[in-house]
Amino acid sequence: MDQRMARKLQQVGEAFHIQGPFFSYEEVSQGNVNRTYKANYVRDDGTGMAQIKSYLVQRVNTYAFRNPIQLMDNIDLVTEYIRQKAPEKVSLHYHHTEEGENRKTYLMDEENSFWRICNYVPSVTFDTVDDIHVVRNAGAAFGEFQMLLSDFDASRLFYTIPDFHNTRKRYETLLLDAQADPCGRVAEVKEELDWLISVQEKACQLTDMYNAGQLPLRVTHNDTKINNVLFDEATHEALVVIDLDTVMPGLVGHDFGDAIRFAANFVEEDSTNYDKAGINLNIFWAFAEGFLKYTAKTLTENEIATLGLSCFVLACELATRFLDDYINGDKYFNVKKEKHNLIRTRCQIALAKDMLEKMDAMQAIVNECARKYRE
Ligand code: GN1
Ligand code: MG
Repeated sequence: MDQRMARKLQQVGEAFHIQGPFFSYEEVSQGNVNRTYKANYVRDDGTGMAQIKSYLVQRVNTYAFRNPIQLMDNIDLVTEYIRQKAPEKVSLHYHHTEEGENRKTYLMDEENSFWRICNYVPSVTFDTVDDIHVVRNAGAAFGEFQMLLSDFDASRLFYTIPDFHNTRKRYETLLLDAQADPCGRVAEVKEELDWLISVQEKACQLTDMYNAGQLPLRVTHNDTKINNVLFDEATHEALVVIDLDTVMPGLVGHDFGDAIRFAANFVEEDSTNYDKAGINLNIFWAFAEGFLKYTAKTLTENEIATLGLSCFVLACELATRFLDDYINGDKYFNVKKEKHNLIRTRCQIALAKDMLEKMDAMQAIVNECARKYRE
């Protein structure tokens, strides 16, 4: 245990009035943007017995999230809304440093680091899954999340990252940065850049349809990786959806497509086994089944007709983001190995290529699930 980090987490805990002595922490390897720690405390349970209580402490990446205070306001609004609407469900709850008028769900420390604390939910998460039951539950969890927020007034939400899923803008940024070539890395990535440009029109189809008024705006999660769902350790039932940093107005395809490109890939997001990358239709079907069970009745024809396409769109969009970050010198995503962002780019491209071949099958599965749950 790094003592400096332990002291830091202890100080953060004090600011949030967490009771009982802090005794240890573990870094949780969750997410590519924020840093997450599980901080462990021991306290008297009221009857003289020692009880261990853990919290999730996060340092928000303020390079990615330029308006962390508004981001916390969003999260507070959404978590409290869900808690009131579905009190029986396991929920996230963010602690406060101050109550009343100055209610604050964050701490900005002397080094300008931005901290927050929420309840720790004993659970398991999955980075890869081949258990159909788990995948279906994950689909249902994200579908239900969207339904729980279907009557939430989206105008109350701040755009934490403007144009987050604006694929056209993502391409524009990539092309500008490739022109500037600040780290001299563009020559090395010519093949990836050329391929992404060759599919640009298809990849931007959701953005274009939205701009043409053909797809409605909803409140979406916008980061629906399967490891953002907590599951019960024993039953593998989905407990709660986490990582609400990007809850914003968005398109249903953003949530569906992002989930599929992550969960239904044969390999992990940063695998160098590019030949093996591709879409597992069994996983696809299970996720679609769970997701559409909750959403099918409210989706429009256009939304349903573009769910297959949305997976390709999200894979390409993320490939442009990884490649852009590589070109810029790895400033946005946490990198843990040499050329990490380039590896991620290549893996998303390999996946997107396979999706092109399986697009009709994917859409047929979506149509079948939609038919079933619309009756
Ligand atoms: C980031 O931090 P994490 O892992 O939840 C990113 C997502 C990407 C994902 C790729 C705010 O999510 O958009 O799909 O990495 N989140 C943000 O792994 O940029
Ligand atoms: Mg995230």
